[in-house]
Amino acid sequence: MKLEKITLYPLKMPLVSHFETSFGRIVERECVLVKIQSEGLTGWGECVADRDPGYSYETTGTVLHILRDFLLPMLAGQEVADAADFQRRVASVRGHHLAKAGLEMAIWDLLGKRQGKSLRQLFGGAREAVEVGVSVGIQASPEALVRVVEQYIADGYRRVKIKIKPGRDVSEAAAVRRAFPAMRLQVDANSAYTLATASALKPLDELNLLLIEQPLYEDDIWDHRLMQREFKTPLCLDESIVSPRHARYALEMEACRVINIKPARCGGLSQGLEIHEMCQKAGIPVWCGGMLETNIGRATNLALASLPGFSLPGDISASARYYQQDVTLESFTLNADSTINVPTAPGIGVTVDENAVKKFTF
Ligand code: OSB
Ligand code: MG
Repeated sequence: MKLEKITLYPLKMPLVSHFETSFGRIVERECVLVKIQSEGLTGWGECVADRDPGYSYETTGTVLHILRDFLLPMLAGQEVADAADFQRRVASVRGHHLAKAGLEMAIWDLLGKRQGKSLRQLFGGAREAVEVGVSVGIQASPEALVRVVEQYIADGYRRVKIKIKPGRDVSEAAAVRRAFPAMRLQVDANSAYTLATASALKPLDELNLLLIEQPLYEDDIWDHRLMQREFKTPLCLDESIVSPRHARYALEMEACRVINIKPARCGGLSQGLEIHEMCQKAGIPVWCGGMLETNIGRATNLALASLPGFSLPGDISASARYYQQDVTLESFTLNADSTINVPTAPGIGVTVDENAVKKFTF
């Protein structure tokens, strides 16, 4: 299909409530939407870099630079067959996976719309609804955290992840565990510890957590192996897994027992699909991470999480948990069994509200 016109929309969207992690506090979430017009159809994608290089070295600024100055000139006006063809064409650009992934997402949307198939159908996903949880930011105190978690449980979430950082870890996790003894609970450190400081996390081993996510540096798969040997609780890698190759390294090194698949971090949905397949063969459970996406990215995460290897609940919460107003006509709601329905319409399966896109473009 010929990619006739590619348009970029840098957005700034106010969150319903701020989100604090070990790398900082997000009040307004930035992202860059990609619109591709091709043979009478329109495809949409989302680049999930933020204003600051906290989670990743990529930012709104680098995404716009890499797209405008390198990726778009390679693709605009070209015939692109599918995601694999896209990946071959952009292989000469090192890194910048969040920028590439937004473009690949828009290509998947076009592929689905051309064939009249949803992304779930294109991926071969089995489930019509996927189990989800909620990711809760760092709060003012363990007591305040327990109250926020209580509210999410009242909303219907059956799995909770709490963000931790040095000094704000064991007491918070223990308080939540004491308040909710049987709840599925996990923690995420976003690379805030070293092998030496991670010994402070040892008491977490007694809290019956589902997993400990990304305690150590993002480029340090080896030290995660050394840490995993000391912990009963499964370690889960997020930031460290930037490609299917890195997933293989982590599995071969036994650096983790679970992988968080965020397709954007790995350069696109096609890369997420590859990691899912690899982990399924290896018997390693995976789950779908989130990046505070708009409903565009959320729709594609749901399609991916419908695949059988996604055996743990994803960080894919209802639309209302993120933004007062989103950029699609549809919104996602939580079912009574802590699941969200996977879109069924062709492509990404949601309709972009171009007025809302204009409103949030800066
Ligand atoms: O590490 O999983 C993370 C949000 C932004 C950046 C990194 C992370 C997160 C989340 C939010 O945990 C998950 C969501 O989108 O609900
Ligand atoms: Mg994470």
